Amino acid sequence: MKVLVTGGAGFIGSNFIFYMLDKHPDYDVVCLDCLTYCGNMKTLDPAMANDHFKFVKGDVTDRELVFKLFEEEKFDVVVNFAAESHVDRSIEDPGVFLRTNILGTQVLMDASREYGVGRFHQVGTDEVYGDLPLDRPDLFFTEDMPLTASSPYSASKASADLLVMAYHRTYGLPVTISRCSNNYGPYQFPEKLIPLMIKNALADEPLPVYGTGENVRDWLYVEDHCKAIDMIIHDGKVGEVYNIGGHNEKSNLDVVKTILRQVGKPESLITFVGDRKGHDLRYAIDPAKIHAELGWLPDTKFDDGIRQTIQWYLDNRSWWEEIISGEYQEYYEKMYSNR
Ligand code: NAD
Ligand code: TDX
Repeated sequence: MKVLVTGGAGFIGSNFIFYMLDKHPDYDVVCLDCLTYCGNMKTLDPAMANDHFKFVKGDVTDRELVFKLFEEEKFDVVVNFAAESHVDRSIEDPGVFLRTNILGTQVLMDASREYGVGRFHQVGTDEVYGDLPLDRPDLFFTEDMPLTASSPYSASKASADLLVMAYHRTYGLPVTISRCSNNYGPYQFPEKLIPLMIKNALADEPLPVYGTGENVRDWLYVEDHCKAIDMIIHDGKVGEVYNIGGHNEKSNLDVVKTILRQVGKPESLITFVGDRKGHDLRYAIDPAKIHAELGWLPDTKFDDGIRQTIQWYLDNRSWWEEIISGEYQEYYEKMYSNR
């Protein structure tokens, strides 16, 4: 079996590559990634020595490059992680989100049709369901909910999902889609909540909590997500959508306080800053379908996962210290200085 993993130099894609090489040592895995600000070759170091792994630098919107790669490699399965993934950046500059997340998906599906790929799996997000109210803990996202969007990022991901379903119905492309909640774990870029707060706490810098900090996210340990995708590409039904989440709902303030407690820093570092525009209130996944059809359940509880994640950032300081030494400083200044 030969698997193409796009966006594999990023957070979830790299974890998925490690998971697949370990779980299926006889599979060949090719990573296609153009190495944007958050794609990092250092992350892929553990895979580079593996004879079953190959890295190709390239942009998923580059039709010629993508078609040539598909012609040469004859992939059985494509798992599309490649995306611009940060909501705050999409609010500042939506254009690249539409290009990569929608047009990139189109190019990959066109190539999948042309070269007879057996399964095209789209890595989606729960943000395409919009948000849930804070005072209705009985409500959860299910796969049959209508799509809506609060940010240019979620609009681009919802558009991609619609395109994937259209390619299935119109051309018979064998697709599956997964929509997961917020991931956390090793190798996440320190622009997202958890790694950003760990980094700031360790440096005794303010922890910038948007609005009141009451917004709720449903945290999924990245390895549990990888396990779910592996199950879907093998046993999931073509044309179906699967939600992935493990009932690990926490308010942002709770998450930040947990981090401070674990690294032994005071809550006085918490600083409330201006809210995100269009800020979604609550995400919460109903994972009943993937559990019933494929037997998936998450293995990692939030308390264990967050401990392991903090330990990983403590043990791998050079990985993130290198990232924050460059253009990241400008990003941080722009996003947080006048908030
Ligand atoms: P990430 O930003 O860490 O990584 C994205 C990767 O895609 C990077 O390596 C980047 O270089 C690559 N990439 C970007 N544009 C590309 C292009 N045009 N061509 C080739 N490669 C390109 O993202 P992530 O957090 O790992 O997310 C992966 C996928 O999972 C995304 O599709 C995202 O929408 C989805 N997702 C993420 C989360 C989360 O909590 N992180 C939750 C739900 C869904
Ligand atoms: O500095 C911050 N302060 C803060 O209060 C940051 C970076 C975030 N937040 C809040 C905003 C959100 O309520 O924390 C919450 C989580 O924020 P992000 O880490 O930016 O994630 P989110 O916006 O929830 O989106 C994530 O989950 C769905 C991923 O980035 C998406 O790629 C995924 O689709």
